[in-house]
Amino acid sequence: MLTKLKKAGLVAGLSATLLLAACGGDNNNNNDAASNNGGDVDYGEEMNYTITGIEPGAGVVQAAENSVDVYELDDWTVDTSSSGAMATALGEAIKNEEPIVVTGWSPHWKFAEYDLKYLEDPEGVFGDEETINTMVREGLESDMPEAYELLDNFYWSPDDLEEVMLMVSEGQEPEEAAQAWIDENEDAVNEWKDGISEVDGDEIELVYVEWDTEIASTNVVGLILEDLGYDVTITPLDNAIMWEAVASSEADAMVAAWLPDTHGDLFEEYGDKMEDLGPNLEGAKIGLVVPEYMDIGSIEDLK
Ligand code: PBE
Repeated sequence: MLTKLKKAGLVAGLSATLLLAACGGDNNNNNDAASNNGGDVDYGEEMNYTITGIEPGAGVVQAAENSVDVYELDDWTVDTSSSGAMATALGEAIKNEEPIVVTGWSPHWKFAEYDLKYLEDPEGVFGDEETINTMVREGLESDMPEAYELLDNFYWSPDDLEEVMLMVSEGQEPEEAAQAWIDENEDAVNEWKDGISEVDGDEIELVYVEWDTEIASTNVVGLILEDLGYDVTITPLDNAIMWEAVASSEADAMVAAWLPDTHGDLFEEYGDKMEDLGPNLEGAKIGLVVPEYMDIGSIEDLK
């Protein structure tokens, strides 16, 4: 059943992984690849043995580099650029039906826009399902109890986040998209704000990285804090610097910690110098992502 579903393109992304995990069957896909007469070799050549990565500091890029070692993809390299450049390259490849392997993550609008699949990762290099956690600086609870409470209450679903991301990918300004989502989801927003008193222009700074997920979440939280009366600054940084900023109390908070694996090293380095308010989203995932039309199912097939 799984193979049929996969062939029909009915499952993608996280659900495929969960189904595969549930069925315990990564053989299905290897068979798919084997039935392709050596197409995987051609794929490598066609792609110049390049995995299309994103920002160098991203956890998913580091994991992709590890996967090259673990799966002994000797000729392969991970190209780094930006999340935007990756999305452009993916769109171009799909327009021309060319092979491409990108460092991918969910939730992400690309799964709504294109037929894509995660390559299976039998060695578990990319980890399992993750959460995105909210981290605040030490002392925020006593200094800004209202913001602390809002940040603690902020919790939404991958579908919610995808709605905002999709609007941005379709050309809306992040702030506009975030406001549109807030306007359409008053109940959720009111629950997060419930019982919190307004403040009078206190300054607060959120830090993030310009990944599609974090652009969306940070803008939503920023607007809600503004609505509570805060003077909000949102500052895009490199990943490690974002963590350092909260650890050193230079910034107040971030909603962008991918745990336990993607940012595991950073959590180890900085986690005890900040307060972890727990997940603001569950069911996140990273991995290598390819268009559904590519006739491979596992990272092993890249060899
Ligand atoms: N990402 C999106 C980040 C976390 C959020 C998967 C690109 C990373 O790899 O670090």
